[in-house]
Amino acid sequence: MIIKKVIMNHVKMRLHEPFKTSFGTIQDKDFALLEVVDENGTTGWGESVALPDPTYTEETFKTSWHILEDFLIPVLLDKEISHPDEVEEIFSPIRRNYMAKAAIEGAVWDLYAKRKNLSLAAALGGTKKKIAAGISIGIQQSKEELLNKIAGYIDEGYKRVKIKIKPGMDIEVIKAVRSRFPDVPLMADANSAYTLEDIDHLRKLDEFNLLMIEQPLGVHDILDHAKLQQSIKTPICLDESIQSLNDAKNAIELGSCQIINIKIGRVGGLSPARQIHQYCKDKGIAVWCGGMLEAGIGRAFNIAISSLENFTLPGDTAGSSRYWKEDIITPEVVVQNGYIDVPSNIGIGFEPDRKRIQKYTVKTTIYNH
Ligand code: OSB
Ligand code: MG
Repeated sequence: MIIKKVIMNHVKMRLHEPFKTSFGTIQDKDFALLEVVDENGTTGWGESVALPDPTYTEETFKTSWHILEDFLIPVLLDKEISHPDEVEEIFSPIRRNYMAKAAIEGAVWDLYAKRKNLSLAAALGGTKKKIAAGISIGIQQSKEELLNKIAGYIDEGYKRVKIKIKPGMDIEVIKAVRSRFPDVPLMADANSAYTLEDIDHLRKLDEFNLLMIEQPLGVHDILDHAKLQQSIKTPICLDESIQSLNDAKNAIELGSCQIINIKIGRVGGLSPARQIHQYCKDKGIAVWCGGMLEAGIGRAFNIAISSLENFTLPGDTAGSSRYWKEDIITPEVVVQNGYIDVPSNIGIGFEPDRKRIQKYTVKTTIYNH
């Protein structure tokens, strides 16, 4: 296949409610929605996942746009590509910028699957027909609000609850959640809010039977995570620290984690995500799919990758209505009895809703040679 044209839309959508983590609050999601067009006029879709601020990783919506426009799209246009796995190699002279790379690599995967008449899940080697849905809840104003939110999501059927913690809003909050919901599969995400100095404090989490603690320490604290894991029972799951297969190898070899959160954007695309999934499977490390408050296209990619065998734990992929008044795909993503169906239609398996996309698009640029 040859990419002859790329259409990039700057889309702006507002979350129902602000999402608060230890690193900041987000309510407006700006993203690049990409449409790649091949020599036959077949299209593939992709969505950038970087946040407005460089607080989760160093990338932002604007850096993604810049890297896509000035570097990635120019090297991809008019290249003969036989498989999307080749995109990683084509992009290799351009360092990091994984979320920007993933946005267009995903579009190439969607295009490839359509050309092969396969669902994206099938093209990736996914076998699951449905995936278990988990919910990630931001930091709330009060414990009562948090407990009510959790009760609502459990009623909706979500299979696992993740809450965000930070120093000063951790043990007490988890204690309250556990006493109201003694058996709910529960985990906490610190988004790097602690250091190894907090080791005695973090050990107190062991009594709450958490599925895991996600990214307690800094992005580069790979050795410190290993030390922490040796002295706490709660399994550590790494998120921010894993930006490549190499990072996964180092973390597993050092014993820095027992579980890995794979985010397609954070690792540079579906091909690297699939490689990390395979490596973890071989090493007996469970993985699950993280989220970046995606709109419909990004959400569809998360569903497809989660259909791979070793995504054994419920992820952060929730229904469209948890985030948006209306999503940009039809049908929207729905959770039924705690599961999301993996679509069997070709490509990402959801139809982009052009009317709604237009409604939320603030700028469109077309690239061709
Ligand atoms: O750390 O997993 C995270 C959202 C934005 C940035 C980082 C994270 C998150 C989430 C939300 O936890 C997951 C989702 O519902 O998409
Ligand atoms: Mg996280």
